[in-house]
Amino acid sequence: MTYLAKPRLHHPTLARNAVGYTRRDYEGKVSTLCAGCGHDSISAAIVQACWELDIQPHRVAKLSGIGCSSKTPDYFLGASHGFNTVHGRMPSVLTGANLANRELLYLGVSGDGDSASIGIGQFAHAMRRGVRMVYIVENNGVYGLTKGQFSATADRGSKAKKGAVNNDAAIDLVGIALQLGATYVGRGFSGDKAQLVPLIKGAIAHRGAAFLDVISPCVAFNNHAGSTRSYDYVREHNEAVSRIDFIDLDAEVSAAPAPGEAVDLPGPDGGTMRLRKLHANYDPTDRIAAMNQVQAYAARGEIATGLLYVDAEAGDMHQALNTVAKPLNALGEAELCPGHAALDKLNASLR
Ligand SMILES: Cc1ncc(C[n+]2csc(CCOP(=O)(O)OP(=O)(O)O)c2C)c(N)n1
Ligand code: SF4
Ligand SMILES: [Mg+2]
Repeated sequence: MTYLAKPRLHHPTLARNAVGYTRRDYEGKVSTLCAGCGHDSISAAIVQACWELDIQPHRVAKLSGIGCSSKTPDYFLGASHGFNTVHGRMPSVLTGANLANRELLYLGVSGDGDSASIGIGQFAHAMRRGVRMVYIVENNGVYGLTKGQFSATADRGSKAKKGAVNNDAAIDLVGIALQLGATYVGRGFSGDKAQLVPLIKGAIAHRGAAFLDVISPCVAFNNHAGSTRSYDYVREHNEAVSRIDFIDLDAEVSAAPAPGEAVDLPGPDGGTMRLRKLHANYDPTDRIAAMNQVQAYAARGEIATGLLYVDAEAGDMHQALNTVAKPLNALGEAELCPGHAALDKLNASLR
């Protein structure tokens, strides 16, 4: 058996959100991952974020590749659209779906093997094209599903469970996303839900390519001394640089931050997100500075987390391509076949 169905009955007193759903309505099947796997905490954070944002489950398309991480969409948003692609191919399938119908919320879930090894080209192009999506990499530094080989994000010098040392330099997906033009880039930790849920909510609200690298310990193969992706290591080296609050600005007047301490960003449904800086010298709206500072933290052995960069004015691939707003399956004959005169004009423009 690869999954267990959850009982459908809900307790009548469960709280409902503005669109009438309980949190249970955003869950999926019972997880078959190892007890304590960080990926399950990320699923719980996705459920919480979608419930709090009053998202209609049928407006979400969740796509993934192959791996323990890529199995997780089965364990949340059971009433949403889903597509489990080939290993490393989630970004291109998601790009195609997004081009065909921009009205859905696209959630891409991947692993560090899925996105930094076999799928690194796909990851890079989704970022540089500005595909509007929430791209979550559940980063455990190993190929969990195939029994714990080092992945391309494993730090040089880190140790495998049986003592082998990784000699290769690590790929930092945050650094690549920043360099390639992602317009919302964050890093979270599966063990810090208070930080992760707002990061996901902000990514959902963002109008361009949003990338989240979420460190997610693999308890079966990469949670020992010598690993830099274990719960203990990440807790000891986590350096949060910013915090997102979802606020009602009118109610917030008395607690308004001092100039330079916070950045207000448009939130979903006309609300406002306030990004508070936890480090005075970290500016999450400056891409070049963010690239330098994230590297500087890494060089000191610290892991910078929080919203690392955001461009609140970002656009997406549809804006760049000037595509038709209607989903392709809703276009009528007149729009798809505009007639001879239009064809002649087009041909003439190509001569
Ligand atoms: C084309 C192809 N190559 C290799 C594999 C074998 N394979 C399955 S999952 C996986 C790596 C998964 O690692 P990651 O994406 O980090 O996910 P995790 O299990 O760690 O969450 C590999 C190499 C495959 N399924 N398909
Ligand atoms: S093998 Fe690792 S990544 Fe896979 S379910 Fe178990 S703990 Fe999670
Ligand atoms: Mg992995």
